[in-house]
Amino acid sequence: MIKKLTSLSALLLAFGCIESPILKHRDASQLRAISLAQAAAPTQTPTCDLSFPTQKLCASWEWIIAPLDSDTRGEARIKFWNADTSSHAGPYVTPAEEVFVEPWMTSMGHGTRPPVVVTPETDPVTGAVLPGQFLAKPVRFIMWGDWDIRLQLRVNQRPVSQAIIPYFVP
Ligand SMILES: [Cu+2]
Repeated sequence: MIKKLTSLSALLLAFGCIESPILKHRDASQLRAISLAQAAAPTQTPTCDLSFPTQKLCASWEWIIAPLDSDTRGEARIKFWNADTSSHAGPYVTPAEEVFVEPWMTSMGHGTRPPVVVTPETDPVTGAVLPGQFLAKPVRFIMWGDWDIRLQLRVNQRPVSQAIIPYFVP
């Protein structure tokens, strides 16, 4: 159930940006009403690429090396931020739970190998851990087709929350 919901929200996010309300409403007075409403709102609703409602966290997934075939060992950066008080631009916050990444081919019911290792990202100069930022690698998909990258928060190795990043390997 959680998986379906998060998958749906990920899809909505993926296509949501295409259906901008501003583009739909060509009427000038409506455009003006929208901009006035935006101006009046003291804080904008923070964007949430991937939602973890229970933890009140949002996350983003950004490829550093995107696998374009089943051989490439991909690499991605994951960032978490507070859903209520922060945004895509940070500040970022480290979840209390363990961050886990599992590529899953839902249509065939299998995962991949080797396992994805998630490590805290560190400042390249000082070596200090960057809060809320993680590197995931290797992200390798063993066959072409549609995959779901399961981004999970785990407690005692049990998933307590999950968001899905759909990914197609050509
Ligand atoms: Cu498969």
